[in-house]
Amino acid sequence: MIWNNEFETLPREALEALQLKRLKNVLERVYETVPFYKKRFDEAGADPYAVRTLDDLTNFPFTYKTDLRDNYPCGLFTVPQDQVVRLHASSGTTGKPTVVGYTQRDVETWSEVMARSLTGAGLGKHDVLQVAFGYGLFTGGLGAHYGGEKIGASVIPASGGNSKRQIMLLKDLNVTGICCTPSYALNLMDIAAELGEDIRDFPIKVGVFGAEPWTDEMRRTVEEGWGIDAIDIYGLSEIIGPGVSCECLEAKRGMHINEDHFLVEVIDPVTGRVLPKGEVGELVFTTITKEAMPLIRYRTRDLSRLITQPCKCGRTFHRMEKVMGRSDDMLIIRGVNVFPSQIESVLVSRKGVLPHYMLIVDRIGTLDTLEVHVEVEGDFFFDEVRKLQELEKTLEKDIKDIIGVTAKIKLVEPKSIARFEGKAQRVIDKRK
Ligand code: DLL
Repeated sequence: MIWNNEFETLPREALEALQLKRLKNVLERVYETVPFYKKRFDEAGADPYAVRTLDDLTNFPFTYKTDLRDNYPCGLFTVPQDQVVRLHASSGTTGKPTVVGYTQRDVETWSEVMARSLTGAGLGKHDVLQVAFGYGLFTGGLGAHYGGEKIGASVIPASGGNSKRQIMLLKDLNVTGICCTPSYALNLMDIAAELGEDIRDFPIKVGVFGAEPWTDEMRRTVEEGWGIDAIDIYGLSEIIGPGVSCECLEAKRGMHINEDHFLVEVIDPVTGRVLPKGEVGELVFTTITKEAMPLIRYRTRDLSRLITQPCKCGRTFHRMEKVMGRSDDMLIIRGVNVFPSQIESVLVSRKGVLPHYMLIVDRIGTLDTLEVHVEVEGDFFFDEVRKLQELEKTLEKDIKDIIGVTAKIKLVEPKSIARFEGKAQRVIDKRK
């Protein structure tokens, strides 16, 4: 299903003409109103008035998360405060958070892209949508909420946590769609079982999950466990929040980027060079309609690749493959680059292994070590020791063969690894 046929199915030529018009407008606007951009553009010799094609964007400098911090809290805003109707902030791991602002029109744009995402996931006005993303400074809750209301669904602002109540709401209010992180979806599955409920019997038909990396193997686990379709949604607060891109129910393969609002480039994270379409690299976004805080060539650190082939759903927007992870989350273990999502793929494909794991990285002397703690099904854990040891060896071999890194596997009993209500934390790096 398509929410906005006027834009989501625009022929590429018309879309690109629209993008160019909007791009010129935003480049001129930030140059005239934000001293940071004026200085950066001038230093790079990038003239916003000389832009003729979309490719000219590559002449402009990147914007980094540190630029938001350096201009904390609102130094990158293009409008006076009386036009800002909402502020969100993302918690930085250290120091000050990054603050983002929205005008009334930005909130409208955000609701629009979320309405498109939820419609693409098969939801509509007859649905009951439980929003179990956190409400607050995090953009997940309110983003899904506004989108849900826009499509006319009955929205339940459950927020994250209070899991037993979530299960009760799901059942008693005949919820047909849920939004939360994929790790919270796993968590809720277990809680339902503990309460003696078979979540597969609930009327729910679709989950729209995001805010953290998750693999197709994890998708299968969630889909089977809940008896639903699991859709991936992507976004970041700096660009707008959730709704930058989302999968469609028809293909469930790659997230359609709302390209009438966000331009995407994929670059080599080391050289900054724009990569040919289809190669894996860092996603860089330029917002072309945002009013309060547009961002030009924003370096997300998220690694993915673009899919430019037409999609069977009829949308003309290009898609981005599931995010492998953030370049900052990449572990370098004895010289080998490893993403937690690669380990997840290997673990979750083996029978008896549960999708709850933790990676513990350490350095002993000069050697990096990787230990993977992963839960196995109860029957399995309490079965023969020999079978457990065999599975440990099998997983160690899989990881070595597929990823090329040596890991020590430790199988642990169910429910011994931390559960999450928001974004999962799956790595403890003791080297830091
Ligand atoms: O996580 C916004 C969001 C809310 C997206 C709900 C989807 C659903 P931030 O807290 O600013 O915003 O974190 C943004 O989360 O740069 C990615 O690294 C990661 N991320 C978000 N969605 C996905 C996804 C929200 N579907 C950061 N797959 C991004 C993988 C994701 N990573």
